[in-house]
Amino acid sequence: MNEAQLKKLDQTVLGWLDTVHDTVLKRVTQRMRVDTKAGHRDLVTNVDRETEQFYVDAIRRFDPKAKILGEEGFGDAVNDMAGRVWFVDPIDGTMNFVKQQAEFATMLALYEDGQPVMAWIMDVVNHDIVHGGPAYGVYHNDTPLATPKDTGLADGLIILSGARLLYEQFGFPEVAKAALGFRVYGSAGISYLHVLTGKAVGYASNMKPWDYAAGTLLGEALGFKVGKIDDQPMNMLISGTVLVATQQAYSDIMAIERDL
Ligand code: 2AM
Ligand code: CA
Ligand code: CA
Ligand code: CA
Repeated sequence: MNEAQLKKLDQTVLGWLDTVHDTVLKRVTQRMRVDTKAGHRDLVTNVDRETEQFYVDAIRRFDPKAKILGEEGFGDAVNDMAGRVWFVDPIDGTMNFVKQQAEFATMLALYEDGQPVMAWIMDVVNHDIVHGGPAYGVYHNDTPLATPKDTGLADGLIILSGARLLYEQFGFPEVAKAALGFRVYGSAGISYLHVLTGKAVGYASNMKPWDYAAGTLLGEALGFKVGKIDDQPMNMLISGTVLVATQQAYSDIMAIERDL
């Protein structure tokens, strides 16, 4: 895609995010339907479903040939990365959405033949958006973001999955102890926003493709290191424990992993 096409794509999706911001904030004041999926902590609401349906309709109009991988299943069964593939996480941090009506995000990412094109992460309540891609640059709202200072783990905040930390998996307690401080936000999107805007040196969690697609694309475009903590190759269609961090924090964390 050339510069003009990327600009049009960005403007179009930012328009969708405006709609989602307005609609979702209106919906939280109304009665919500909350269902469970895999277990009693795995929530989905009518707003998750309606928002995904909105994105799927919008993507189909704008990019009819593309495949869509959405968390709530309104998209397509995507088995490979050929052609254009959109990743959609309509409400990321549904537990926060239900319990706090805050600290949740919405995320979209577009890849073409497995290559990153553009992604968007919005803190919905604050209409705070990080968006862009490798050929376009990465923006925090209207401000271009620069490659972050290469701060190490001992000098920064690390953001971790609460469950992995609590159940002492993948060396998360050791990583938390080695950091200047640690945070648990309950939303991958909100966590990525903190890393991408330089407020934390890294984020690690067990995630599904729609949880990490946008953060991986934006992180790599900005010069962060992204990988699976278990050293498995990044395959955009499978779950895994994904780490995004400054180059220094990444090697600090992987050194801890090796010593376990
Ligand atoms: P979600 O709200 O879109 O489901 C904390 O729960 C973070 O991990 C959220 O970003 C959440 O995304 C994600 N997550 C991934 N898999 C999950 C699962 N099985 N149950 C709950 N949250 C999950
Ligand atoms: Ca979910
Ligand atoms: Ca999610
Ligand atoms: Ca979700």
